[in-house]
Amino acid sequence: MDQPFFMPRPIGPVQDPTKTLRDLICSSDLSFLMEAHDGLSAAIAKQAGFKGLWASGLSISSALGYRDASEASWTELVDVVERVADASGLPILVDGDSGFGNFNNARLLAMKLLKHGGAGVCLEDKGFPKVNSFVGDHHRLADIGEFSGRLKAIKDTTGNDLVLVARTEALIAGFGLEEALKRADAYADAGADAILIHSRKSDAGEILAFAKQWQKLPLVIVPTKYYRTPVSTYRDADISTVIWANHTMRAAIAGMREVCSRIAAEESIAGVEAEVATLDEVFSLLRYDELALAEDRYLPKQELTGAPR
Ligand code: SPV
Ligand code: MG
Repeated sequence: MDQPFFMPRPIGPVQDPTKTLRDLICSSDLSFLMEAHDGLSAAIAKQAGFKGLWASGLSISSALGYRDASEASWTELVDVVERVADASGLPILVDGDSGFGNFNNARLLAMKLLKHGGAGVCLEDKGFPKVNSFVGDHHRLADIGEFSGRLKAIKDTTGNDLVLVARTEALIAGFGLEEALKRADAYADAGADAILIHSRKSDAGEILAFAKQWQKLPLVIVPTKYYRTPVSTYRDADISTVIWANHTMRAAIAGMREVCSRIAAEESIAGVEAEVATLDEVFSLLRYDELALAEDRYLPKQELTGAPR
């Protein structure tokens, strides 16, 4: 039977999100993943033309009013990922933090993410609870063997149905290039499909030094702090994927703060009307038009009340 086009469904459905994400991460072209932290930000990123999303732990925590310190539960994360998937239809690489515990928690998380719309999961080599990489100076790394066990457990559970990105925090924790390479090597052996190398420096020096020596798997980066580096540098360095990790969340903060303070000061919403999205934009982003089509199909004609549309 034909799928009725007005049924609730993802925008621009992706037939195989995992394959699409794998292709994005493994392609020789530089790919971009845009942060999303709820259905609305996901729909907006989709509308802007992004082909894949990063379900950011920092942004999701912030939107829920938590700190990015393992305060949001894994079930809350799964719920958000489902909304992001439904609202966008895009493949999603989910920030799985450190996996919410040991190998058992990590594989449970991965299995649930797969069931609820995740196309990939990224696990970082820290313990539980973790804290955001840009907060404080003491980031303790997990034991390499124990973390590799978490990766293996995910791979054994989800196989190739979920893209597995292993993230090393070696540079964040103040260890050098050698430690980062050693860890990436072990994580490749444990079954990772790609390596995310993270840095908190304001220039891309250490990332580029890593990229020069790393050939085994596609490389993913998050240039939040070294944002001045042009993307051509990443192309030249054969980096595979750039994650713009938190900009819809930070744009929302800036926009909401501006509007709230103006409304409070002006005791009126008239001044901000031209600055905020129209209601029609809201309705179109979330496909309200499909409701009317569904009504025509499913409601008996005598149930339709009110003035004709
Ligand atoms: C996130 O977006 O939650 C990340 C990237 O993990 S960072 O905040 O840079 O650690
Ligand atoms: Mg994170």
